[in-house]
Amino acid sequence: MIVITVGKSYIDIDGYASSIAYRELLKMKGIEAKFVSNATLNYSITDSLKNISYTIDNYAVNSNDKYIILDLSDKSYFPEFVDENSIVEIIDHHPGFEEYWNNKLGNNSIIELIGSVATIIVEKYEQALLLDKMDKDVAKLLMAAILDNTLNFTANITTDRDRVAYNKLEALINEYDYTSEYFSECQKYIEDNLKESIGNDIKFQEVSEILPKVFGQLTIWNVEKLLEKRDLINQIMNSYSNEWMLNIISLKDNSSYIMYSNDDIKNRLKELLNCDGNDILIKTPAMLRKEIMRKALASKKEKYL
Ligand SMILES: [Mn+2]
Repeated sequence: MIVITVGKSYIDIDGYASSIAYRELLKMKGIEAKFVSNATLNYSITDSLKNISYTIDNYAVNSNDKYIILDLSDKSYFPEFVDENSIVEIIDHHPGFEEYWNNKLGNNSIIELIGSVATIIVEKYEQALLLDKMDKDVAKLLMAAILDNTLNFTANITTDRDRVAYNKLEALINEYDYTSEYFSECQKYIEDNLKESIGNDIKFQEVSEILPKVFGQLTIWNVEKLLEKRDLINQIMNSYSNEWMLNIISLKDNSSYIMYSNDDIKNRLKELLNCDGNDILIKTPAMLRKEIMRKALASKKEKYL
């Protein structure tokens, strides 16, 4: 049996969607395949995507099985049941292990710097001339994967191949409003689990004297609803420290909405990012936390030059 699998601890929508879609493609080609994983599904796999008929298989692996690893090429995250010598293919978009797998698997190692593995799977359907046979639900899974991993095509890693693949899926299922549908459902989860969501993506780091040590980030679709929960957000952030900032990336308008604990931080951020706002700073286009950190480090150097 061919067993498709992903990282051992968490699966995101890219690994999940790609594994299901690749399994279905292999089946269409007459190759028996299973998708096996014991990992926890993260928030990017929304309830409506979990509830379609395609999901993880209940299958006990055995020593005759061959493995395909998706969205991962770092051995230290492979599930324990995978025997490295039984791996027949790897498809990934994280850098670092290209040479190792290329030496071992040749053309069956596809590690490319592209927005999502889902994009490569869409291309595989096309190469097999089976894209029109793709099920609607499978197409939706892959669309969600591309949207999530490219942050609605704003992430640096995004390529034209990701856009082309997404547009083909959109046309295939005639569904042109999926971006807002998918991200709104992700946002709903964040709103309902605000404390956990903030806690899952908070950094405690002394980067420079410009930035507070506690730096949170949330990626959402539309900031409006979240701003209604500002008191709760303040309360959650204050529970970490009295010096903090929170970068809320709103994908719909590609802007960062930055909350802060006091006016000193506000003034330093206004100067650093060249942005303004009354109760909340607004920066367009949006900046990722790592970009804000890089800017703070660079500005510190400038001052001492
Ligand atoms: Mn991925």
